[in-house]
Amino acid sequence: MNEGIYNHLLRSYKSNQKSLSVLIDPEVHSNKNKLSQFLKVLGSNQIDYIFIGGSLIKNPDINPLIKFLKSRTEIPLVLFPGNGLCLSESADAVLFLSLISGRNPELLIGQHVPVAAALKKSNIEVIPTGYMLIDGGRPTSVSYLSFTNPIPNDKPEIASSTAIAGELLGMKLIYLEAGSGAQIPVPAFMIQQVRKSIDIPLIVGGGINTTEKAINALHAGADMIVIGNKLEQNPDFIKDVSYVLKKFNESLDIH
Ligand code: 1GP
Repeated sequence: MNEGIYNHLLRSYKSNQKSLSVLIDPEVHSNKNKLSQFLKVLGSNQIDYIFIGGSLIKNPDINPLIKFLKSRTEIPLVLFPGNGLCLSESADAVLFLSLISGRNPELLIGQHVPVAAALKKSNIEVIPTGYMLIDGGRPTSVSYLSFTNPIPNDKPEIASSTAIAGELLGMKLIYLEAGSGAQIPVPAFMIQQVRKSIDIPLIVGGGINTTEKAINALHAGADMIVIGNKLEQNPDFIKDVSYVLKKFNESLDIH
């Protein structure tokens, strides 16, 4: 993708084209044969990006995984690091996450400093991303491990003010995260309010495990949805959700 991932995302956002990303957790997808099968299923559907990340990383060297993925798929690979240690220059881009819903300095700037010089020197595309945890109905790995409280999911004005602050600080993406396996995905009214408050692409993830939830998030204004858990249980779900995206992008009424 010559124009770069962010420019592509920006263009898609401006032309109201939605994107779909699949989250691969290196710990869950550690079996190469299963991963190959999974990639085959992904390959026969319209997937825009593969995000790679997870909360618990037993092996911080993700280079072999990235190389393996590169050898088997053309889908752009975007690092979604649970911590600063998990970086690989072989990926296409990295979401340089700042956890702006929280007040933990380590995740706002601390973990960024040790990797900054290496990232700047590398060829990897770095995309500054305002990452916002939204209460998904139960404590999640991210809120526990990050020592931060999520934004209450009935407080859209806090979410939109946080997103605006992120945009004004120079972040290029806002990511609303209900947490992997969330019982309640980010509510539509919150997505709507954030969407109309900012002029940068909006990613929504966490607990999107039915096509209805995917449609709700897209209708509310998500420019990209990210799906992890559900595909670990049922890889074929990708067919349904990628069909939903296709219909959205063809501007067909799918109700
Ligand atoms: C990515 O954490 C999400 O933002 C993924 O959530 O695993 O619930 O799809 P799920």
